Amino acid sequence: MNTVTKLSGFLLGLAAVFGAAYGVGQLVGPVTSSAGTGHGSDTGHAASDHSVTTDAHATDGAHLPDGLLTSQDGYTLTPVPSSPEEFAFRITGPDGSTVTAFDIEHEQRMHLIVVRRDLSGFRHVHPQMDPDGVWRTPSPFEEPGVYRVFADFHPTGGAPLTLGTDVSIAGMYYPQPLPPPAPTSTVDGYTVTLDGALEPGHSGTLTLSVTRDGVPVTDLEPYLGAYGHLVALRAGDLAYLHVHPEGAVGDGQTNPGPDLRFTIEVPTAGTYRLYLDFQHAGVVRTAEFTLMVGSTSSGNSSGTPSGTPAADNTTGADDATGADHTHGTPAHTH
Ligand SMILES: [Cu+2]
Repeated sequence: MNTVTKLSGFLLGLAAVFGAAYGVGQLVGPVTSSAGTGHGSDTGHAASDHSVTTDAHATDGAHLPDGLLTSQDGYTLTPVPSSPEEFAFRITGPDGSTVTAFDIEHEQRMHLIVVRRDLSGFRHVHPQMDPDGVWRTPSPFEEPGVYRVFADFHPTGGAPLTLGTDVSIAGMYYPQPLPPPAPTSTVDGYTVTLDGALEPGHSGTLTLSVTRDGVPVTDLEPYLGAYGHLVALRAGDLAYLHVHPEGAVGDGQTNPGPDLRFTIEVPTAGTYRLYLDFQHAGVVRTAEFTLMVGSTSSGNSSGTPSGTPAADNTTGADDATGADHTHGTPAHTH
């Protein structure tokens, strides 16, 4: 067999191999390492990424919703023994010492959100810090039961954090059923209507419209730097969702009501409880909603928000000092 034949035979074989390899490539698609997808290149943290990375992150809390951890990034929330009339706590830092330097966020260095594990008894208070770093506030616990306390703060030199811890209050505990979803919530003569569609694993926008005696309220007052402050908690584990008011007081385009728009990141399907603080006529009030997102165990996939015709909870109405105020469905119905 002469050289030319041998050479053309060899080239034919080579073409066949490359052809086969190209064919396989088309079938399989681009090759990536699972680790890469999870972190380096991820943008939206799509569920698939999470399934790859969640385990790794869940242990260090990187992608867990806020409020589930007592300790994160070296910072730890610890209640401090005090009298029953008061609640005290400290934040310790990565070096173990008590943190005393905090940046101001939403007009305060420390936001303390308190709720009973049945999602009643909501309080949003602003403790005062002693020079030694111990934070103190009049007791925010209205009834016996197990409470979740969230400390929402920004340690100077660190990243903003929301840590959570349980606090048990002795006494006869009458857990309250979560009010069913309803499109409106009333408080002290105000009616708040909630609108917007949310999807698990995505952030979405909710619009809350405030009316009084049927008339839209167009002169809401700034509270913590915005015309409304929304806290959202996941039923079951009380995950604390990130909520951002759209627009800001004095930005020339955000009106003082009646509509308040919030961007909210919903990590999963489930039942959520929303607490809207708004200030009007010198008083801070809270409207509460139950929200079902995605397909829930009861099989009704709503995705649309719904509120609760809350009983009159004007007990939650306080003067507009921006200081503490009481909220939540009145627990004394038992
Ligand atoms: Cu606050």
